[in-house]
Amino acid sequence: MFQFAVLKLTRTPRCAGHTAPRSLQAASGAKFRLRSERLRYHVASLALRAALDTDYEGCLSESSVVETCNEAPLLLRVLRCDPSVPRPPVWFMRQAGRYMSAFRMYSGRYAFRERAETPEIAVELSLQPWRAFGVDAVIMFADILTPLPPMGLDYQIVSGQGPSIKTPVRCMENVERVRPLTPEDTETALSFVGTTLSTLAHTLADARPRPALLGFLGAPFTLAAYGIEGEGGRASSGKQVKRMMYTAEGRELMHRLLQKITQSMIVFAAYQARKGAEAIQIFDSWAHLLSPEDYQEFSLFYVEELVRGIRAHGVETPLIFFANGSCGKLGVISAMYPADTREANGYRGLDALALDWRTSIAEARQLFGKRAVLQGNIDPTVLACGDTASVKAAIDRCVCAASGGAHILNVGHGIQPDTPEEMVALFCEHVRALPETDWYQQLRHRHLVENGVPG
Ligand code: 1CP
Repeated sequence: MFQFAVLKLTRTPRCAGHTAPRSLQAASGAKFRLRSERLRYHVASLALRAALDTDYEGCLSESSVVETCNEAPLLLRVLRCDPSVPRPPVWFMRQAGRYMSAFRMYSGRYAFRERAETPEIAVELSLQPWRAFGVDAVIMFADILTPLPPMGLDYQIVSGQGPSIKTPVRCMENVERVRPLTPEDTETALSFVGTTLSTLAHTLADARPRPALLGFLGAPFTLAAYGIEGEGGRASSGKQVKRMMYTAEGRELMHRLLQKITQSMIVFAAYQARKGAEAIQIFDSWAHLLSPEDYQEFSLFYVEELVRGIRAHGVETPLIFFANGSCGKLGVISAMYPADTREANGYRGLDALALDWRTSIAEARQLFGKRAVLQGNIDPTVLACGDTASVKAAIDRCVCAASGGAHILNVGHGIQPDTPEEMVALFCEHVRALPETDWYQQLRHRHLVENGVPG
């Protein structure tokens, strides 16, 4: 079908992953400044251009400074809590989306599932934000509902409305019909996900700086909520879910469904890791519907099961947990990030916590210290409605508030469709320029000293 041709041409962003050798940093001490390096890049997707009749162009990325760039993606270094990273990595939740004109050329032409389930298209859509903005992570193009059809929950995405499940789960009979995913299902009905991931891994292998490749899945509660409600977005108030949670027989049904989904997501996560996902984000997008007590019973219990199951499969891939509506629930969430999680008993739990924009990242840092990498959490409306000064100020504030531990810059929920692309570009440029500012160097120096790195 489509073929991609990557050409080296001319654009010049800073070298995102550029870091100096340790000895050089030590020699130049706190005043060490990263020099932004020039990269030359451009990509032409010839077959796509022909197919879509557009003058499509993008990036990446052969660098003149490959030997001075740390080969590991910046985002993965942060997930491993490498304190010497020159700046926080940046990516955006829902970074492939309607706010990009290159994306709209596809969404106007192909239905959602065709886009997500045709690897050539999914690969292209996954790469667009990286080409355009030089983000530090590429997230595979799919949806949290992608694994549901082989489980017997067929869905479609209704334009302008969001997901719609053909037969919502409302009674025990419906629950019994839900079929937990097997490894064979992933290799057959979901093989397009594997092809998309392995193609992306292959395509990105030689990129310098190389972005991390992210997979993702829905948290059990969020997927169950979609399954029960049958639709997403504004159309759904969560009433059906609550009806189930607050009746004796509904409760049993709900837990049975959650178990099946948890088992399925363990299989799906292991599949993604096998196919090249270097980190996996778990989206608990509907957790804001739950009180802290219900959250424990209906969501966190299953997230813990999920993480334990993933690790029991021998999957060491870093896991990022997006807890939407985490404000007021940080205490219970923090139990999932024990201090000794990485070393003790060979058990490794969650690595990072992605915060929604209503939650104070400073409070989270105080509570978690260095136990969790924090991700987030700028209000996405700042990018949609704000001026350049507000966007830059929001980034600086967020970086300061998250200091004292590892941090990944991101928005506190998905990018909105009316976000100007220039603002996303400005956001990334500003993050890349952080090492050139004195205040950020001071912050970084303190961080290096605290972590025993000579600075
Ligand atoms: O036709 C379209 O393009 C519709 C818009 C769209 C897109 C671009 C949907 C429908 N899904 C997606 C892709 C998608 N969904 C990605 C792609 C990778 C990327 O981030 O760039 C990802 C990670 C998701 C994850 C997803 N889907 C979440 C979790 C993130 C979040 O926003 O909380 C959720 C809740 C969904 C459900 C969903 N799918 C689509 C929409 C419009 C929604 C949300 C509707 C709702 O509010 O319930």
